[in-house]
Amino acid sequence: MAKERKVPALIDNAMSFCPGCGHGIVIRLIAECLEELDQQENIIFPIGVGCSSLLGGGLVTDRLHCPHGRASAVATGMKRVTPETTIIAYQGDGDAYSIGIAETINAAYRNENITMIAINNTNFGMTGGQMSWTTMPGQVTTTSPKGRDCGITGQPIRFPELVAQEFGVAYSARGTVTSPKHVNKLKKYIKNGIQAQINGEGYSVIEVLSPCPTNWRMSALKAMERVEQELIPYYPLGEFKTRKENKDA
Ligand SMILES: Cc1ncc(C[n+]2csc(CCOP(=O)(O)OP(=O)(O)O)c2C)c(N)n1
Ligand code: SF4
Ligand SMILES: [Mg+2]
Repeated sequence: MAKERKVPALIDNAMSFCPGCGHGIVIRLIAECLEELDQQENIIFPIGVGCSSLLGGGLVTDRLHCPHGRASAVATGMKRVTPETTIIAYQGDGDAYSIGIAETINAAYRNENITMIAINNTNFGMTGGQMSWTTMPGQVTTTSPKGRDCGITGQPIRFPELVAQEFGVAYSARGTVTSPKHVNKLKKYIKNGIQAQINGEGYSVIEVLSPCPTNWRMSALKAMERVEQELIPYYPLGEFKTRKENKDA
């Protein structure tokens, strides 16, 4: 019989995301990692504006709802004044990239000892599916009704690759939630990111390709298929900057 997966004590409530949304899976994984790293009593989440702000509906933990796009700047301040506390900025693609790219990139540039988890669902989910920096070329959204024209808007950003190549960050990866295999890998990435912070290694980022069936106007199953077939070829999964500890192992 398969081993039962214990619900982490940090999760005290049913979460309120739409059926088939990726946010809830990621939050569950974060809670599991925090418990396994004995950080469940030592964590604050600066959380972004968007569906990421619903994290508090499921997790019983300290958190601060930040102004739109500024969670990585708030995380920086929190970490600098309480360096022993684990700080995870939990943000959407619209929040972290479109609206907050300055704060997000500055935290990575300075190699702040924080972790950002960015939920990339290729749109502004909470407000009804507007185009964001990660919207795919040709994707129809409420603000790109003819499909995203990258000649006008620029190309979708690959943030984990960017900071891995350009800055001396500690850890950078992208995962997804579309299968048990991917969920287990994503958990490993999240754990690595938090461990890097605990060890004082510097900035860690984990981006998650996450379905938003409501705004993609798809069934939960079709939304998972879209991630696999359309998003992963543009946004490859894996680690772009590995931790020294793992490299030497
Ligand atoms: C300063 C400000 N501008 C705009 C908004 C409206 N707003 C709320 S959520 C959101 C989009 C968030 O999108 P994303 O970060 O991708 O999160 P998702 O809902 O997709 O998880 C916007 C623009 C706001 N709350 N505050
Ligand atoms: S709107 Fe999209 S991101 Fe928000 S809870 Fe629903 S499925 Fe998830
Ligand atoms: Mg989004």
